[in-house]
Amino acid sequence: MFARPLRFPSGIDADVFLRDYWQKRPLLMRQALPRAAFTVDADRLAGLACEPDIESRLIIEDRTRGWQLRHGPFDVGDFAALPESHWTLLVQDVDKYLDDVAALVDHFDFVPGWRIDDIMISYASHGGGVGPHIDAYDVFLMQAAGRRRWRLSHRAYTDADLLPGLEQRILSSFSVDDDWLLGPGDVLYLPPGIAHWGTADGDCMTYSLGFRAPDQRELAGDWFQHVVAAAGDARLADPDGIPAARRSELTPEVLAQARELLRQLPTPDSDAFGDWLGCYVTQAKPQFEIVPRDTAWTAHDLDAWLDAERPLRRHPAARLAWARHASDGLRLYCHGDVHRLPDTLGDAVGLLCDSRQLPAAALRALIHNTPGARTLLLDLVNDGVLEAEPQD
Ligand SMILES: [Mn+2]
Repeated sequence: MFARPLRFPSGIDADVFLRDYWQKRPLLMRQALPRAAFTVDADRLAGLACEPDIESRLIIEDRTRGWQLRHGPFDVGDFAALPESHWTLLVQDVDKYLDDVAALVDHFDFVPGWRIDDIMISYASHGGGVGPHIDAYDVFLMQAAGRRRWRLSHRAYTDADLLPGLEQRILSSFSVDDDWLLGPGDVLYLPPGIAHWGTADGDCMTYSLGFRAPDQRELAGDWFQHVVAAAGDARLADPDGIPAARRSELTPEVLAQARELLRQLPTPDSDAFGDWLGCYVTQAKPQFEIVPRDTAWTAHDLDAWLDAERPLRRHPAARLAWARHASDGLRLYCHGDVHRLPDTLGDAVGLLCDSRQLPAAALRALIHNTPGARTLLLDLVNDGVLEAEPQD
């Protein structure tokens, strides 16, 4: 709604990016974001890394002891004891804690929203970095302050190329194909699988917008759990009249019966599959569960809020996606839950999934024009997915 798109290099727009670069090849975008978009300084980041609920790491490259990895929370003493150079502090999910960082995601409103994982912020002293490595996910690396040198390698690497005995996956060798120095406002897009190596050139800060994508093993793990949950206690029974002479034989009848019991369970071709996938991809990490409002709103409360020109906003951790099922209508997937909705709510669902901030006027128009929109909004407010912005 308040999209401030990334400034692409000339000749490239969102459609060209998605066609030619997204999930395919790296793209360096000079001056793609205004400096004002980056609001977190080193002290504020260090403060977050001291919070027990926030995931943070310190990576120190020590000339004698090699790579040191430590997990937060940290305290003032930890930071005071750091060497002069060659260390990096990384803090995950900063977008869930700071609204000004969540706002940065709006610059990327052209990539599939349900894939977005988090914004990680790293602060590095001169020479600091996490070593040459490969990620399984897409990432936009946004240079927020200072300069960072990014080296890319287009070679294929295997596990045999990793340094042994480390918790982090760091490549033991690296052949450089691209070598770029990024300054504030520069953005580097990397698809999955590209080896990269960032090192701070002086102290610097980098924001990484990371994506997620389940692999076959993860999909199977969750899907089969779903299948098991749908299973009942119907049991294999022996067919009538087994001859005593064949008592040890696993007969074709038993096999057929076992097959039939399993055939009755959901399959990836069933209608239930789409709903399972929608719930799966919108599930949050366990620390980001959303709790319902303490006191439920009535339709009157909602109308009064909007009539006073007060906006709603999506909970910073909420994950949403929608789908239109050929057989039976519209679905809103919301933080691992499914809402089955009439087709007429298509615009409402699109707006809710695409916007972080929901201005009162847009929501009033939605309620006015679309039967069922008020009830949907009310449900989402009471579930805690939409929040009434605190008034200051
Ligand atoms: Mn990386």
